[in-house]
Amino acid sequence: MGKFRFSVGPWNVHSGADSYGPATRAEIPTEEKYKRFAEMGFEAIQFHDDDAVPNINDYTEEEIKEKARELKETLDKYGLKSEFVAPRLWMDEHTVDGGFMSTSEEDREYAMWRAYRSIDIANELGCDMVVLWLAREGTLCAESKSPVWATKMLIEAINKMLEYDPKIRICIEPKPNEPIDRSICGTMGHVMAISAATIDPSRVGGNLESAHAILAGLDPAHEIGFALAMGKLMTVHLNDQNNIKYDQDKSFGVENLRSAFNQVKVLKENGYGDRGEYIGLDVKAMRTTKDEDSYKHLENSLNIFKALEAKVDRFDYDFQKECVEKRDFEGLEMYVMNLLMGIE
Ligand code: XLS
Ligand code: MG
Repeated sequence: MGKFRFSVGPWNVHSGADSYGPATRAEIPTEEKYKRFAEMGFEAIQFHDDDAVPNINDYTEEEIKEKARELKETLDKYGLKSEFVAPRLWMDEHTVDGGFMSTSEEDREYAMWRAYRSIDIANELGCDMVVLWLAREGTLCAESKSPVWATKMLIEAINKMLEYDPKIRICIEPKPNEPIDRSICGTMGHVMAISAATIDPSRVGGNLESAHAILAGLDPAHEIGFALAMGKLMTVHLNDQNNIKYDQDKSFGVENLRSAFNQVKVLKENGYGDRGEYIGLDVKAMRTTKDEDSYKHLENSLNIFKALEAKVDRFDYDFQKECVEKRDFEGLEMYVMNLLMGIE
């Protein structure tokens, strides 16, 4: 127990603004967040390209690398590593209608510029992974874009990234919808198909976010299992979600405890982490949270993960085998319930 290493992004501590209302908490300076993350036991930070280099559009390629080197010094100070860099394409005026699949050639070129800069930043920060959360890649109006063309555009963009840097790994974080209506890459199955269609499938894998799987009507534990079976689970974004509605990024396990247990179980049974993978927690505080509790959702998620890991360690595989042989799934299910409820 306790071998897992955890990572987090600066966006996971935020001021509470949403689409319907303004901030409810003060902004916390990013360096303060890094310091606190390190104190909490996180070992690596996840970045959007413009978390690493704010106002990225204002700088030359060399200046961007220089800024990334400065960030690396700050992280070194707190003993933190970088896990990945993700181009934040959904925020920019150049990517209103998507980036890699925009119907505007100029916007597609801009999206590639951001992807290349993300690779440069990753190299400076000493990590080898770019995450693609394809927020606006898909359609709002179904007839506005051919899904065939859009899928091919994504494969082409990933191939260009693979060619730009022979070591970089591309990790797609699937999500079926929101903010787009119909996304192009909605589940781990889509990610695996895209991977297989690229020029180097060994460098293209997935980041399973629990909430995104739930939004697709799937069990995150099975999505994790599917990607693990393919040898392509590059990272995870563990969190939780109350059913199929807006993306909630709730603390890990607070809505679907049994599935959270099974996510930890499948990761543990399959040696996740042995190749340097991190447990990423992509959780957000509820809007009503007060300033002094700005990190509570992260503490809770860490504690819930560790408590579930202890439950996995106690899981009675002999009893499980017995139940399966007798086809006593009611017995097995009750055993799991008792384990989770602390009745043993
Ligand atoms: C949003 C995504 C985002 C990515 C990183 O839903 O989860 O946080 O993980 O770009
Ligand atoms: Mg995420």
